Amino acid sequence: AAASKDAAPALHGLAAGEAGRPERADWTIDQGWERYSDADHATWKTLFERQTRLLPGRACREFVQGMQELPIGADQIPDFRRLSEVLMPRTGWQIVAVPGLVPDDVFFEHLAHRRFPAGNFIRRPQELDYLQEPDVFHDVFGHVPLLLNPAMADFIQAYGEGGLRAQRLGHLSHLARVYWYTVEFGLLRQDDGLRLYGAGIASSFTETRFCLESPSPNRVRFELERVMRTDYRIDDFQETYFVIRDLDELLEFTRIDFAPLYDRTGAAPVIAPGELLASDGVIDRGDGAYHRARQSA
Ligand code: HBI
Ligand code: FE
Repeated sequence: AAASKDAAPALHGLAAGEAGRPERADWTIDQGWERYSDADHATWKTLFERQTRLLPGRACREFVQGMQELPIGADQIPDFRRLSEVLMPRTGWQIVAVPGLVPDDVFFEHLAHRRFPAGNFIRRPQELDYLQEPDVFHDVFGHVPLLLNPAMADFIQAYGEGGLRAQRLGHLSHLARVYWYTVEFGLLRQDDGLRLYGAGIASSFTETRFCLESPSPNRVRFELERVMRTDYRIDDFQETYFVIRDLDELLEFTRIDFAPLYDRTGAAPVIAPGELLASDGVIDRGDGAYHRARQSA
């Protein structure tokens, strides 16, 4: 969820029941594909065409490939049933519709069973670049293409299982940071350069360029405990991006017992979003100009 956590569900376009009172215990709803208006499809088309032009040379090859292998096109908001038909035989995932952010434990329960909750609503035309909470463009354009990648497919399921456990251990914030700096805002290093794979970036017209081209943010080699300690921004571009070797590196994390890591990182001081450590594998030291300018503005 590349969004502020306390956002009231912005149920634009499709009334999906009273916000906050789900019809079903698992918060799923029908996508209501037939009820999308022409304006909803037009908003999707604008977002899709802008973003698709940006991604070659910036998104990792697995993302581009996944997009090509799925029924995700410009003219219409994708039908979740069609997406699930392709995903299920490949990586066992399906897409379920939800009206917006759902409680953490509901979210984790779905992921643990390879059900990806996707918002069925789409943002308003006048709010193309700032999103209060994950809409169908963020969730489907941003997240779904990599659900075809076996490593990411396993990692997100493990995140769901780990999330339920982390809640019991009282360390959800540490695990949520790992998700944030990988699934939402992660970069990886291909043989031909850095590429984005995080959904929060892949679905953002502005952050797609910022994360790779701006001199302002740090770019640092991903290290699990370091990331678990690192706070993040939910209201603006990230101040630091973490870089993994390739998506298979995510698989290594699914085999680690996080409990001892929670104890160690829980006892260590939180690292501010823009801070660098002497132990960091620094790829780019940012000049921080973007965020300094935002502070003084
Ligand atoms: N709900 N629909 C939805 N999508 C998300 O990405 C999401 C959520 N609820 C909780 C959540 N994300 C995060 O707070 C967890 O990853 C911690
Ligand atoms: Fe997301």
